[in-house]
Amino acid sequence: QSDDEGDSSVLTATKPKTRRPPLYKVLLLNDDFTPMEFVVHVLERFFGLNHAQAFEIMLTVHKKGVAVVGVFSHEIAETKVAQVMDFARRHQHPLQCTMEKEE
Ligand code: NFA
Repeated sequence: QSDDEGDSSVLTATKPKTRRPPLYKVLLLNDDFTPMEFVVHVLERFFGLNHAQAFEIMLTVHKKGVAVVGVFSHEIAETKVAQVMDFARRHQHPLQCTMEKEE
């Protein structure tokens, strides 16, 4: 007879706990210079949004200053941020993309 409490007659079941890895929000920030069409293109290209969805999120960023464009694992979020930052830099636009842990 074996149980979790060692020398006891009571059998205690222990539930195996699994923790899901944290998710990360990818945020796009407004600025005064990046063209709206460029932002729409970024959202279509790197976040798989259709044109209408991309335009809507672009407008939200433009009006509110920031918006969540997607929620991903740490590695995928890091890749998205790097892709957007590199693409913006290569086109000489100041567009900023960041990530933050989801609560
Ligand atoms: N505010 C920018 C403009 O008026 C557009 C923009 C939207 C920039 C979303 C960055 C993010 N050209």
